[in-house]
Amino acid sequence: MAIPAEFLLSATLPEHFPPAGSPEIAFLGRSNVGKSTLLNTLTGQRQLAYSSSTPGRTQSVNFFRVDNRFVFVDLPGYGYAKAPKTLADSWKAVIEAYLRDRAVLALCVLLVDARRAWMDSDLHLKSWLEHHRRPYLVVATKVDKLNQSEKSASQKAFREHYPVGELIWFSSPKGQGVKEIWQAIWKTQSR
Ligand SMILES: Nc1nc2c(ncn2[C@@H]2O[C@H](COP(=O)(O)OP(=O)(O)OP(=O)(O)O)[C@@H](O)[C@H]2O)c(=O)[nH]1
Ligand SMILES: [Mg+2]
Repeated sequence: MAIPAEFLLSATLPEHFPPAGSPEIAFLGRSNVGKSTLLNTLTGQRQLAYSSSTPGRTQSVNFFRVDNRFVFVDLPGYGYAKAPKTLADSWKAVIEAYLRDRAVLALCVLLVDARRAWMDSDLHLKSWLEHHRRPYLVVATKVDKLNQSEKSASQKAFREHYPVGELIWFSSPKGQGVKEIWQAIWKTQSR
């Protein structure tokens, strides 16, 4: 079922962020992990956010109004080796400005590729969120690419650095995890 959603704006500088209004849900993770795809899957709108097999597709902070209740924020991926250093630094600055200062930010959804589990850049971001006391949950993506024993190994690897927090297994082609992620989003409104 599709949920009403529309693109609001795309910002490369904090000055261009929209005025703070509805609670915001931010999608974070390495380049190519599946952030834009997750946004499309959650809304049931395949073309809402631009997804691509080329890493580094989303290069600005994209705001979407969802269900007239939330704003979803698709952040540029980090850890994209081919990005020029100056560009990578400016992305980092804009992401950090958003995460540090945005008062309406209700939840960060940290996406990690289930096949690799934590990489240094993910752990760095996770510590940063904890330090800044930003509520977050972890979504393991592309689970459809794992067999059962690989999934067990992946789960163990996730739990080594994230023993008790919410961990949701997600597969876009199978629609797995969609309900759980929406539940976590709605829960932010009952706190
Ligand atoms: N098999 C499978 N492929 C997926 C899944 N989620 C995303 N993909 C694929 O992974 C690739 C990258 O997806 P995107 O959603 O564009 O990734 P992103 O995190 O937005 O990437 P950047 O914008 O570069 O940061 C695309 O080819 C998607 O089709 C999934 O759950 N399963
Ligand atoms: Mg993207």
